[in-house]
Amino acid sequence: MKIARYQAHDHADDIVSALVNNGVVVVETLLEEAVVAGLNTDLRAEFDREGHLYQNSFNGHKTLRVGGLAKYSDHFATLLMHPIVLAVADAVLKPHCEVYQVGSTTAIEILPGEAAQVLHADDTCYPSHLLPFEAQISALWALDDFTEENGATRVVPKECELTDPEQVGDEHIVQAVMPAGSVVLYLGSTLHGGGANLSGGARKAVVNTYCLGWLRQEENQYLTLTREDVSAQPEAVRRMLGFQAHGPYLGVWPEDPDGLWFES
Ligand SMILES: O=C(O)CCC(=O)C(=O)O
Repeated sequence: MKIARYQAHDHADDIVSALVNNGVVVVETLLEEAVVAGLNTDLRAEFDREGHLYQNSFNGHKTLRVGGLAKYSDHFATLLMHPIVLAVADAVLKPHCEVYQVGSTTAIEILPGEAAQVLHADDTCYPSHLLPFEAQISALWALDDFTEENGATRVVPKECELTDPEQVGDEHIVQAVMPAGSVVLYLGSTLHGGGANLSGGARKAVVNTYCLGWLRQEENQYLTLTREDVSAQPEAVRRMLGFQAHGPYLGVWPEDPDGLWFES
């Protein structure tokens, strides 16, 4: 079993087909080295300051996490709005909503000695069994080379036809081994989890999820970001962060029914 792999120059339709058919796809080396280096620099202080606050049995006790990424790095928007990710979101989510939006924005540093994370589907934050279509996608960007030893994300491709993590054996799991700057894209229903870090170094990533615009966001952007944080973003980024209405009636703000809440 393998994860289909593509390059930046490949056609977005092929990437979308691979994702829809098998629940996961890797696109290699999409980010310039300067963007990866910039994110690693910008996020370092936050990993060290607040990374431990997210530690628990699900996230791991040797893993650092940072949320609300829009406020920590100017490079974040490059990942959030990457055309290949948006092409995938257009294909998977847009048929089921007026606009899609970010679900969560998280940086993850898996430290040496961390065990493999429990396999899970990200869309379990919704009653997704009620929906006959995908409610979200995830784009997990490698900020270090991802190897089998340092905890490359473990994924259960759809060809296994397994939805219950209890039924998954090692033979069903593939790891998203990829160079820094690459992205692994997976559906909200795809079983996956962080890998065990058996190496001597850290494995860092940024994972952004995108959900249907009529769903509540997993990470509460309205409380995570200040008005100033939001105002500092370009309009397209503000909207993707959820500062927009969904159609004419959902999420409206009386003074600004078009959702340009922080324009002035
Ligand atoms: O770090 C990873 O590779 C995956 C993390 C993940 O799936 C999660 O925390 O939901």
